[in-house]
Amino acid sequence: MQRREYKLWYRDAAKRWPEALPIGNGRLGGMIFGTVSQEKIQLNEDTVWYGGPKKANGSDALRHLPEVRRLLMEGKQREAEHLARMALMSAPKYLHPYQPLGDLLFYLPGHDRTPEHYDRELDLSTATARVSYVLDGARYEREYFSSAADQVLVVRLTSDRPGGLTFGAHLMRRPFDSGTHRAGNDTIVMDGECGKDGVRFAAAVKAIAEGGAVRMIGDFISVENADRVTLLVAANTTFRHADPEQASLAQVEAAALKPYEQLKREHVADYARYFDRVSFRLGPAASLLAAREQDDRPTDERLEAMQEGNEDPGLVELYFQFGRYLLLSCSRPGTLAATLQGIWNDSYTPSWESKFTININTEMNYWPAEVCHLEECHEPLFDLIERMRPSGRETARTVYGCGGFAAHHNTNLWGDTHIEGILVSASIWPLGAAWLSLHLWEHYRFGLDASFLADRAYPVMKEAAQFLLEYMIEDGQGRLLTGPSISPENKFVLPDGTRGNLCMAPAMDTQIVHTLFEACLSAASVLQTDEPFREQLQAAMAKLPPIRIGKHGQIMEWLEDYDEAEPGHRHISQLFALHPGERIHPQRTPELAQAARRTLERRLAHGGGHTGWSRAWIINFWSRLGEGDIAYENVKALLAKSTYPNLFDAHPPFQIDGNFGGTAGIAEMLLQSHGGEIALLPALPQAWPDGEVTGLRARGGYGVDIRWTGGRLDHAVLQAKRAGVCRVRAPQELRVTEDGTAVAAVYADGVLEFEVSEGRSYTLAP
Ligand code: FUC
Repeated sequence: MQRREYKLWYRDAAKRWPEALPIGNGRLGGMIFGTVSQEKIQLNEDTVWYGGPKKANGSDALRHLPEVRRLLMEGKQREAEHLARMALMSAPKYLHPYQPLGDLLFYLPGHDRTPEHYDRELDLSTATARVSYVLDGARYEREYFSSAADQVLVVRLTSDRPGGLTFGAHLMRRPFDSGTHRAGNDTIVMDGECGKDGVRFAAAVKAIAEGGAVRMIGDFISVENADRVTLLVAANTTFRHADPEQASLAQVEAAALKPYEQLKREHVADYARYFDRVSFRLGPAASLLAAREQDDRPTDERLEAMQEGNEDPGLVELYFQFGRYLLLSCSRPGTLAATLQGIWNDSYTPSWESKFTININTEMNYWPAEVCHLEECHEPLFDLIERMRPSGRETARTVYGCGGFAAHHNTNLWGDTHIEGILVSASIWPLGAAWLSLHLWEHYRFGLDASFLADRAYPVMKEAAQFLLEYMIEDGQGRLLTGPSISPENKFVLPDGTRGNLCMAPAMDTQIVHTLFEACLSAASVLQTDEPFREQLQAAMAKLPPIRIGKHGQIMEWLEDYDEAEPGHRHISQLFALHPGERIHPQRTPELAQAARRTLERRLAHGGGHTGWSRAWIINFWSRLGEGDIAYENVKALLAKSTYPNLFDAHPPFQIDGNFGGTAGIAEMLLQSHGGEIALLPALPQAWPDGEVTGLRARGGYGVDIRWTGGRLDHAVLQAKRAGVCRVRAPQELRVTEDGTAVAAVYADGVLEFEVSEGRSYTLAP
C-alpha cells in the first residue's frame, strides 16, 4: 500500500462533527462528513457574526475606579470585587457569537446501502478532502476543497458508471432557516441576516454537470444521470460587500468559466507555495517505510493506539503539519483572524461565542505563524488589532481616563474592547492590547521588514504602551502597578481564607508591560525615533516589580505570595516571562528557571494541562527549559487526551488554540530563537533520535534547516536575510562553512558567534 503521507484518513463517514474533516480558504470553511447517501457539508464564512458593534464601556467605571484601587490596596477584597462588578463591567455584558453560515446537503437516491471500499481522507499537501466508495460495482468519488485562488468552495463528484450521478442539493440554516431562491436554472441562493445591526449574508451554489441534466425542483438543484458534476459554493456578508448576493454570484460565475482541473490546479498551486515551505521527518530516512507501517493505519486508530501508550512519530509529524494546514485554511491575508475555533463552528451558541479570547487563546493561535514559515497567515491578526484601536482608545478614555488604547480579555468581528462579561475572574484585565501588540513586534523580529516596523508595528506598540504609562499607579513603595486586574483566571486565597481574583499587579501583567516596553525601546532605537518617550519607558521600567520566587520555590503569580485556590489551574500566566516572553532563561537566569520548573511541576501535580491549550502551553514551557523528554510526554498527552478523531484540539469542546500551540511547541523543541541567540535542537527528546526539519524560521531573519542522527546534530543550514552577527547556542563547537569554505567563528560559554552576509547560507556541523 502506498504510504499516506500527510493524510488524515478514515474507513467511515463522520458520525459526529469532530469526526468531519475541515477545509477552508482562510474565510470560507466546510466540514466534510462524507456520508454516502446524504452528504452534509457544514459551512462557515468568517464574518457571519451575530449582532453589531457595541458601545458598552461602563459609564460609571471611571468615577469608581479610584475607590476600587483604594479598597484593593487596603486589603478589602470582598468590597473591592463587589464594587468592581457593578461599576467597572460593561453593559451589555457579553459579546455576540460567531455563527454558522448553514449546511449544504445532497441526497443520492439508491446510495442508502453499505458501500464497499469506503475511504475518506484529508490530504494536507493539496488541502483536498476525498471520499470514495464502490456501490453495485460502480466506483464513486468526491473531492472537496476551498480555493483561495477563486474564493469558492468546490465539490466534485464523479462515477465510473456513465450517467451514474443523480442527486438533489440544497442549502439550509436550521434553526434560522429563511429559505432560498433561484438564480437561473442551476443556482440557488440563501440569504439572511444576523440580527439588528448585524451583517447580512448570502451564499450561492451552482451545479455544473458533464453529461445528464441539471434543473430546479422546489428549492433543490436536481442533477440527473450525470457523469461528473462540479458544485461551486460562494458566500459573503455585508462586512466586506454591500451586496453579498451579487458578490457570491459573481464568484461562482467566474469560477464556472474554468474547467474543474484548472480550479484544482490553481487551488493546489496557491496552497502548496506556503505549505511546502516546511518539511518534517522523524526517523531515519532509509528505514522509514519499514519502521513505520503504522503510518498506513487510519488516523482514528492511530490516535486510539496513542491513547493506549503507543509511540507513533508519524502521528506527531502529521499533527505538526495539520496545525500548519489549519492556519493556512483559516487565516489568510484579508480574512478575519482565527477565532477560538478558527473558522469552523457548527453552533449558533458556541462555547465562549467562538470569539477572540485574548488572554492566551488568540495569541496561541499565532505562535506557529512565524517559526513555521506561515508569516502571511499572521496578517489577519494585525488587521484585527487595527480594527480594535478606535474602540480601544474609547475604552482607555472612558473606563480609565487614559490615552493610548486598551482591550480586555475578549474581542469580536468589530474589534470591541470593553470589559466583557460578568466574571471577575476573567473580565477586568486591561492587558489585551499590550499582549496582542507584541505580535507585530514578533513579525518584525522574524522578517526584519523596517517599513512594517515603522508603519504598522511601532505605532500600535507605542499606543498600547502609552495607555499603560498613564494607567499604572505608584504604590507607597515606589513601585508601578497595574490594577485593578487579575491573573487570568485563577483565584488566590488570603490568609483569612477569603478568595479573590481582583488585585494590583498580578505577575503576568507586569511581565507583559516589561516585555512591551522593552520591545518599544528596541523598535524606537531601530527607527531612531522618540527619545523622550524612550526615557519615559526606561524610567517606568525601573519601577516595575521584579519577578519573584515564592514560598514553594515557585514564580509568584501575584504581588503577594498568596496560595492559589486552584494550584492545578489551566492558566499558567505567571510564566509568561518564560514563554512567550524571554526573561526567564535556563542559562541566563538559572534561579528563575528553576522556579519556573517548580511552578510547572506544581501545576502538573494538581492536574494542570487538563485543557488542550493549557497542555500545549506546557509543551512550550518545557521546551524553553530545555526538557525535551518532558515536552514530549506532554505532546503525547495532548494527542492522547485532548484530540478528537479529526485531530481537532479538544478543550473540550473543540478549541483550535491547542492545535496551534501544539504545532508551535513541537517547533520550539527543535528550534528556538530568543534572547539574541538561535538554539538548534534545544529540547530534543530521546524518542526522536533521528530526524530532519527544513524551512523553519528564526528571529533575526534566518531560514533554518536541521538534520540530526543518534540524538546529535548532523548539520544545520542557516540562511541569513541580513548581514550581521549570528549567535548560535550549541552544546559543542561547530564548524561553519559557506559554500564549502570555512568561516571564522568564536565559541565561548556554549555560544558560537560568526558574521553573516546578506542572502548567504551557512552550514553548521560538528
Ligand atoms: C478562557 C479559558 C478557558 C477557555 C476560554 C475560551 O476563559 O480559561 O479555558 O479557553 O478562555
